[in-house]
Amino acid sequence: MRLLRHARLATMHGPEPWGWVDRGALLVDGDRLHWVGAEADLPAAIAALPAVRRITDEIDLHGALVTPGLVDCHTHLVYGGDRAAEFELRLQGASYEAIARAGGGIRSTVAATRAASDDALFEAAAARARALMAEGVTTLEIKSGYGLSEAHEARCLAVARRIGRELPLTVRTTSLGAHALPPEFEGRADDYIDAVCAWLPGQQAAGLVDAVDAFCEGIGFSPVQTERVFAAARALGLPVKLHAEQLSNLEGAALAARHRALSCDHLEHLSAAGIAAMRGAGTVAVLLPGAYYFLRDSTLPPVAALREAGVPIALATDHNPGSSPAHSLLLMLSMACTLFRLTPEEAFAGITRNGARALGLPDRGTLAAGQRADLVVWDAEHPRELAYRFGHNPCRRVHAGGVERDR
Ligand code: DI6
Ligand code: FE
Repeated sequence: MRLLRHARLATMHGPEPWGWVDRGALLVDGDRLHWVGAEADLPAAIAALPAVRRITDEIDLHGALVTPGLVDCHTHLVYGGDRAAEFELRLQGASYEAIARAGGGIRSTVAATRAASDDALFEAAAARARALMAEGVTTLEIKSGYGLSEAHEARCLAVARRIGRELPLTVRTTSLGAHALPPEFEGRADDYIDAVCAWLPGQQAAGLVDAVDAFCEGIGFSPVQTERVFAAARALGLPVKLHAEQLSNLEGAALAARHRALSCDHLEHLSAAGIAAMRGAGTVAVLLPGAYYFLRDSTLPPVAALREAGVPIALATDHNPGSSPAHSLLLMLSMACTLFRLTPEEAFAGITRNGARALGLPDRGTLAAGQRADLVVWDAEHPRELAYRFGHNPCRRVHAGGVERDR
């Protein structure tokens, strides 16, 4: 068993703000936290250990801040090419939607993804994952959605699974076939949705999918089409989540809540009815300040109303080539405070406890006995500093599943 002592702990657990423990310690047993508390209570905790469990390794953290490992609960990490030229067009006045309707946007990334080899997709996605890991990300969600055929979607999900096998972090995969209409289905969106539903059993049988997502939007799929994807997912016992009310309000959040969605994501145009439905279903609101910033959006998500309703709020990078080519979850933390007016504590809960909840992973996102031993040691005294400085990475050490990794 490993002892980490003399730490400032932001456990994100319990009634104290930040779950704060001023002079704390942690006992790590394999991939789990065995005990977390004040150093003053450590002798009793050690005395209570079964005789066969000894402390084999002790680390003095000299007062450094320790937090849960970070969770990035919404990314599209697997894709070919980039959209830097599209960025230039948008800066000259073309809108994201107009570019998508003209066949650019997501479709151009689909072409580049289909043309890329498995290894090329893996290497590019692994480099992006390593950038996120350098800041302490220990759990990462990766969506498909740039293959848009049975074979290419399976390939992208397999690449995402390979990231989780070959890199020291947890990867959760989400099937997002209903991301955009591929060119070969032009004018036949309902037929495409039939195909997406028909792929799901095979993806599940191959162990490629943990959840199912859709893009419910004017340039994506209608609520009726989204509902069909959700029905197919739930018939297989797969949890759902939704890209909802990003560019307009189609009442997608309420639809997702009816299917007990883990999360609704984006939500700039979320209605009061959507908030009430999410509260009733326990659905997490995942806010994506990178997309808000990069699309130069001006409609803010209804943070005060979400807070008032007690809807849990998470944050993520939404890393993707078109609307959020972000490689930093800490930057999202800062932007959620400055742009969306979250408190630093709310924002930090969004990349730990509530990010885990958005993935349906109750065993992480806090530092408490029984939780997975995913933790970060920071060159900081208080976690509010992580939101305060931006463009700065004070991540010093990372333990993922109890094993210290090379950040
Ligand atoms: N919303 C997003 O922010 C990403 N997908 C989605 O449905 C953007 C995808 C892209 O532009 O490539
Ligand atoms: Fe997204």
